[in-house]
Amino acid sequence: MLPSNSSMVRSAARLLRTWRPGCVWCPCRNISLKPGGSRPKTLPQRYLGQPSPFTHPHLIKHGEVTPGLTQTEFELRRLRLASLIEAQADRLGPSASSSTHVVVLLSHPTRYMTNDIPYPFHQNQDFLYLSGILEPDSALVLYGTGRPDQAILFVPRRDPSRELWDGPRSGKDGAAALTGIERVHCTEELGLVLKSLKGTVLWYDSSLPAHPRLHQAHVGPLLDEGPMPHSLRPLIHSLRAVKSSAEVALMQEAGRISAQAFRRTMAMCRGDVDEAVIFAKFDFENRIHGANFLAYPPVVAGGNRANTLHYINNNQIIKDGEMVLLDGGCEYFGYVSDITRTWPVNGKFSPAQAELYEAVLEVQRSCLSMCSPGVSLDHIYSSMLALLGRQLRRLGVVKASSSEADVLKAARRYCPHHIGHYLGMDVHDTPELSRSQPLQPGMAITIEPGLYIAEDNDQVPKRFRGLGIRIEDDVVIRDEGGALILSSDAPKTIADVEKACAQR
Ligand SMILES: [Mn+2]
Repeated sequence: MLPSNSSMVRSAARLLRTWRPGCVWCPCRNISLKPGGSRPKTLPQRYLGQPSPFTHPHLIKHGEVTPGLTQTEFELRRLRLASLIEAQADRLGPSASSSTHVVVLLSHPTRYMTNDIPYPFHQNQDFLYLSGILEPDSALVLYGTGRPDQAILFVPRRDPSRELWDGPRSGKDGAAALTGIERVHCTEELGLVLKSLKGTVLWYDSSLPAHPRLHQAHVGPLLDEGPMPHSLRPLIHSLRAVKSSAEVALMQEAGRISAQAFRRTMAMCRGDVDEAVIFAKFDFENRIHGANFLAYPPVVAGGNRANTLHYINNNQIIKDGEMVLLDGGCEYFGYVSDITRTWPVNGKFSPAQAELYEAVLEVQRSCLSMCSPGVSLDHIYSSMLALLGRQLRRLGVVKASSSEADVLKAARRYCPHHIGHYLGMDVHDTPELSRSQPLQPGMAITIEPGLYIAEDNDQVPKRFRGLGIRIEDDVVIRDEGGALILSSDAPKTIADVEKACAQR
């Protein structure tokens, strides 16, 4: 689809004539993909479409694209993806390794709450992971013969009439200087550049495109002509699953901020308390200590509502004597935490609450001790079921005479969710990755066993009815020294929780 405006058509036609893969029509002259290679111009001394070392020196250092992540790190990610594709190309047949491979990634669009009112913008994480660009309506293309290791970035054209309303845009020069990607075009040129790369092997996620409008206008025509593109998401997710030390540092900060928020939220609790107040306090404590925002709508569930796993109404009064289950986490420059604690709002566990809590805690500790390379999430999950079953039998929730199969069935009933999930840029990170895969050093996961006993369940001892408990920590797998627990500052033992509640 050609741009409608005639001067745009002219410039696009010129672009088509002059631009070829591997040719250096536009800003790039000598492409160096080696870290430390030649870098484009210095940062424009103005506001960009995202924090820059010039405008936000308190957030981001020179050489970084987003806080904590350098140009070199983003470049290495793109090179790793190129290597994965190169390895796959070998398997696609002899011609594939001599073909031009083209990778297309789209940003998210701005989404609107109503009319002209946008939701806070949230970037497509796969696109962000490879580009560092935080603006909507952008794209990244990687290409190369056998190995797509050359990058072209597409960002929205600078437009004073739009920038008056939406704020500054990075523009081509700003995006080039910030990311270190030397070839930068305006987004409207995406289709034309792609067209010029015809007859290639395409890597693109065409189902559920990240940006429906860009997909339709620029990538669609390519898809109509060529064979089915190869899916990109599993490759990017396999890269995203293993965190670098800079990513772990960001996740550590996200974990530390949210853990402190738990501590301070516990300290303000008393019976009776509105779930909305606990929500507001938790949100406040995360943001005031440096989080960008909460990573997801938190579950603030008092009493029996803890048995509704995705309860997010957060609008009831928690009575004195009841517990609250708070499942919350924050986003810190693209990386998230996801922590759950359950505590009595009056600051003192009742004997029944303590009994059930200790049972979950013991299982959680055992599962945490299993977090090491080679073990899978699925394996920890089956151990959790066995351990929970043993606890349920001990507590008299299942009969001592029950068969092993019945005990496991009860464990599944009273904990209907998995032991955890991968964690990173997303709360439920890298969903393309199977949970049966052995964990590797650098992978981050959650460990979150729970027991949920509905108040109307008359098959269990009365004292446990209406209690729902989950304890969730964030963990990074390490080669040695045991797993790194990112959420360890959040009070967890009964003694620590009661102490935190007493800090009024
Ligand atoms: Mn979780």
